[in-house]
Amino acid sequence: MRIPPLHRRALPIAAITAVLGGCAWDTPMSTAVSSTEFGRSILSLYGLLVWVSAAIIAIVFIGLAWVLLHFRERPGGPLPRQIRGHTLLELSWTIAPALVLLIIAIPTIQVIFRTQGAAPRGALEVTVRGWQWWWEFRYPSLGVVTANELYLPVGQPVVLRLEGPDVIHSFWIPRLGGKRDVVPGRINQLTFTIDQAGEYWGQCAEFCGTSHANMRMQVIAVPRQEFDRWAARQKAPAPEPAEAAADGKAIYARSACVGCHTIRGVSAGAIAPDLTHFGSRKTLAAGLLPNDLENLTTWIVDPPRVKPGAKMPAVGLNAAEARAVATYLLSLK
Ligand code: HEC
Ligand SMILES: [Cu+2]
Repeated sequence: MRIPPLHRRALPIAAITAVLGGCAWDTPMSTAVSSTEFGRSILSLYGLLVWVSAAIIAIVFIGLAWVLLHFRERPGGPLPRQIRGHTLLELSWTIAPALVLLIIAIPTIQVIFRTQGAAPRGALEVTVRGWQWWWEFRYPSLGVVTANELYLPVGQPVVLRLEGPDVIHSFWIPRLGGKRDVVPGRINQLTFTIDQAGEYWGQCAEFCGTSHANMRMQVIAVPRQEFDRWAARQKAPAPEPAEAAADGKAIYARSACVGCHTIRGVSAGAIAPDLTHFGSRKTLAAGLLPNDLENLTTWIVDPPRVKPGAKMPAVGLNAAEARAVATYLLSLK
């Protein structure tokens, strides 16, 4: 066999290295590591499926290799014995797959029931609404509304009620468990308890239009007391702006912004992210950009240029006005 010259082998090797270089176990959106019992029960089922399939593949390939070698044609050999039907073989290859399906079905059904059960008493309820292309989080028991960053307490069961005002989305935080569709006109439910503080990235997992890929979110899981402090701050009315931000508030209040956005005590729009405590968010436009003055000013001047298809139009503010509004919004901690 002629071995190809190095440069011809280098290309596939480089390609494989590049692809495998992206593989890691413990990444921000890993599906192989879970911080909830809910996620781990799905993972254990997945593990079972992988091992059962691996065993079947091994048996089939070993059998195939044996048949190929053992019954291959040999020069001058006689015509092989001709066989019609084999009751035992046929029975066994009917019963064996049925057994395999049974082995897979029993734990699958158990996990389905376990992960679809009613929410435990004392669960924190959050209504999750998927919008093109951002996430709204409402805490009915706290009177708090936020967007794109979902604060949850560690160690307390939470029940997410998923609903959507526009098209079908899918709520997916890989490290917290399976994805679930967000379907207009019906309420789906997801129940889990997070057992480790941390930030968990998620992403809409059902193609929903132009900026589907820019529909990210983050769960920020914090200890109980920190969650209570966060909730108390969010419940408070929007702070009154200091000197520099007061102009921005005036511009906001007389612009089209008020028709879409809520800032409690200032405006009451209901089709866009609640901005009452927008300054406390780390990211802007569903995880697209860090939330700072530069990015926010650019966003307010022309949102669809920052995020293709964004449902917030450019409302005609110049850069200075946008900067003033951005200063005001960032003061809303
Ligand atoms: C026609 C309705 C509409 C108007 C008018 C509007 N917005 Fe928006 N705004 C939206 C929508 C929808 C989003 C979500 C965009 C996305 O992330 O895809 C948004 C997002 C934002 C965000 C980011 C929120 C977040 O949590 O990431 C800010 C800040 C914002 N708008 C400020 C303003 C300001 C300031 C004005 C007025 C100058 C304004 N908006 C006018 C609909 C509107
Ligand atoms: Cu979506």
